[in-house]
Amino acid sequence: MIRVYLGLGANLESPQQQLEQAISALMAVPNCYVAGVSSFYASKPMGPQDQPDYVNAVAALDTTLPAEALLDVLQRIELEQGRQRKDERWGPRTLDLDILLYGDQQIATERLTVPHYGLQQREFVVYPLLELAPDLHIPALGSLQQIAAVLPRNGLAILSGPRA
Ligand code: ROI
Repeated sequence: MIRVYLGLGANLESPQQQLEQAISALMAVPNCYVAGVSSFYASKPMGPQDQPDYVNAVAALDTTLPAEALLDVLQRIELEQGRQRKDERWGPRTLDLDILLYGDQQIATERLTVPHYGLQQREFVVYPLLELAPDLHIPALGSLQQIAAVLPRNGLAILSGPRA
């Protein structure tokens, strides 16, 4: 089993519901066990500001799926929830599911960069992750607590507490 952390984000069509639905979909994936979900957070858009605020969360997943097979699953869930594949880079989206960490592995293929590119600049990833795994060490980056210590919250606000 590998412990994986996923970033969830949405800013269109009832974003909070999109995240709830994505978590239900993940719970139904064979060989994947949702071990925890952070609070849901409201965050300011990174990138173009003329789009709605985001709802973001992080999920802990235990899986036997190889990283690229997991990516296939995540992309299927995104498409099932109305993600347009042509979605502009940095533009609004109904659902974004990112592999943030895959165990302690560093992965660099055409399809996948793990740890997720830009993780340490994204308050909407770092703070929810800190909630689930305060003692986490990020490959090539160092301790999550040290990353958080120099990362402004940029208005990041808890929408609802950790799920039961
Ligand atoms: N901004 C925020 N706050 N949250 C996201 O999940 C998010 N996702 C994106 C871009 C467009 C970079 N901005 C974001 O893909």
